[in-house]
Amino acid sequence: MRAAKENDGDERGIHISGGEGLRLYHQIQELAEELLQKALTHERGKPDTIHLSIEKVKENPVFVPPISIKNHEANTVEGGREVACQLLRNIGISENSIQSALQHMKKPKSIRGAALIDEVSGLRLDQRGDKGVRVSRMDWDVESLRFMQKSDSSLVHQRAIEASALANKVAFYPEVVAELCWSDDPGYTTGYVTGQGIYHRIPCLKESGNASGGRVFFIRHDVQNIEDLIHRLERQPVLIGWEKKAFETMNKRVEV
Ligand code: WAQ
Ligand code: MG
Repeated sequence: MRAAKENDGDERGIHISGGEGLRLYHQIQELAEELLQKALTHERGKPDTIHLSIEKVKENPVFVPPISIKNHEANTVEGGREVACQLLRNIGISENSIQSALQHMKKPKSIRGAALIDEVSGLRLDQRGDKGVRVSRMDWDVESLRFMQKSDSSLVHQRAIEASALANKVAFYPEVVAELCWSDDPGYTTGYVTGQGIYHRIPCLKESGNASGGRVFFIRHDVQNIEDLIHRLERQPVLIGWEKKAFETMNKRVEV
């Protein structure tokens, strides 16, 4: 789903909200209703256009076991951003690349997708401009999500569930070294950094009331075929969790 507001001189309009999912046939109506409600009641405003696209997926989804979640503390935007920058430095992202990502995130015009930038030079690698790369065809496997929720209270909020599904899909690709994200919704100030197998939740990444935000994927410097990576980010079906058989074995182990 994507919802936008008309804007003179820009045929794509202003991004209001978007959403994606990967469900079985009998769950499509429920998902469509969830997405429509999101589009119609979004705090960024009332959309002039809503596009809802539903497509049968022909390949089997890949199961991607979730990365772990770590909650950080911060009381000021300066403090929150410093936590994020320090995490990115520890992961090995260059100072140039971190600064370039921050510039992207601060832009007043929100884009509906992510910017892919080189982990060393900080140069933008995708050619998508104001559109960005929209990661799609991912969702939590329902039973695996329930299992994770037993040990992590942050996974009860719809927003954290959606954001972590995306972050897990992105982190699955070895070409992506790290991700930085905070919302473009004015009221939501918690964001995250992922890298080295951890989803780091960080509060206070922007002032409340600020409508800029976005996503940056830091890409390995030696990646040759960026279009192939973009294709997988956009098109490969991914379920976050464990395939039923592996999941049952794991559940048994936990119950013992
Ligand atoms: N693919 C690529 N980029 C996306 C996608 C997508 N599917 N969805 C959103 N973006 C980009 C786009 O530039 C948006 O403007 C920006 O991210 C923010 O999207 O643990 O809610 O949906 O509590 O507003 C993170 C913390 C919340 C969650 C992030 O982002 C938590 C959030 P939003
Ligand atoms: Mg948003």
